[in-house]
Amino acid sequence: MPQMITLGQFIIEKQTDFPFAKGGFSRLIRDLAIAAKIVNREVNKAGLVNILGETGDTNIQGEQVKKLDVFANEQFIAALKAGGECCLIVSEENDHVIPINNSEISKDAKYVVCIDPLDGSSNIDVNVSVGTIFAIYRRIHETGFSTEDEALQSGREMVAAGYIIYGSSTMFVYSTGKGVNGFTLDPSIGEFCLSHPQMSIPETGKLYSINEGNYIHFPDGVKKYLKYCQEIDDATNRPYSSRYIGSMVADFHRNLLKGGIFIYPSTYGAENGKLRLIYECNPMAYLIEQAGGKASDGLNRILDLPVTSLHQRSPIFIGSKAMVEQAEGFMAEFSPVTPIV
Ligand code: AHM
Ligand code: MG
Repeated sequence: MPQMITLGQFIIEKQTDFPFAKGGFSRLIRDLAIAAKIVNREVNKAGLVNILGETGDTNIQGEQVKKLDVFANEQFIAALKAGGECCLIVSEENDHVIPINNSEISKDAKYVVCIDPLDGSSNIDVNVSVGTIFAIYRRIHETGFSTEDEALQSGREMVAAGYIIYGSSTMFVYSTGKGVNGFTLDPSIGEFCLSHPQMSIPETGKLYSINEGNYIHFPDGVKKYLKYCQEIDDATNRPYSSRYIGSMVADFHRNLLKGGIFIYPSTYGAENGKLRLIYECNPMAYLIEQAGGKASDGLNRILDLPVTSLHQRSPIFIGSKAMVEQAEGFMAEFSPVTPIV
């Protein structure tokens, strides 16, 4: 049996690949992995414990019941604070940035982490896969208390991104700009072990993932592309199959392995779609490009979009390169207006 490589071993081996390698980045990934294991433990027993209730509920011991997404948020923030390598956090769960380089341990912290601690959390109550998404940036300022401008960096400045999928098995998938590697949690030893080295997305695929319940509100370019997906054409393997979980991480992960496209477009009344640029679209765009795929807002590369506010949204078309380009062709022809950013 080949020797198993743990995430910790892999990070140390790859440290020299990282342009600013001094060990701090490795510790940061380790901190995220520690929080991921704790969240994984709670996700696994979610049906057994009072973690599904609304925030504000009281359990039988008279303690406050926390929703799992709040719990996940607390775990990631606590791990990043304790690790000392992160100066600033942006989280889907918090309106404002969370500067954390105000302690002795983190006064020299060099990294900004933008995170969606529990994406797809509406699926948790029904035992369907959920995930964590993160993007990592170098801080802009050399010294001082971290400020919001450090979180508003272009996606092009990202130095690493990743996700954790809490599914039938739990995986930690990340990239530092030299390909994408996936690690599966071995519960018997409590370690993420390299299971998917150098992941790459097929050039094209047979799967399209979109909430078709919103069809009536889609731009014409999306409607025409969906018709294209559903037409019969043996040469291009159509009709494609529709697969939509409603957990971006799970939909993305499946399409990454099998080939496919995930779309969350603008809709009538929500011109910028639903998903957030900083901690959902940008990290996934970084990962898909590293895996040989493509991510666009329908007209423009996601990683090139101007970042103007913490929780700004963007439409997203992400997945196999040929499929995203095909969809972009329909958008350019039938919905050629750049979404507002
Ligand atoms: P969340 O961050 O509040 O969980 O919302 C993001 C999720 C994505 O995981 C998923 O792709 C999308 O919302 C599903 O939205 P919809 O139910 O509109 O299809
Ligand atoms: Mg989310």
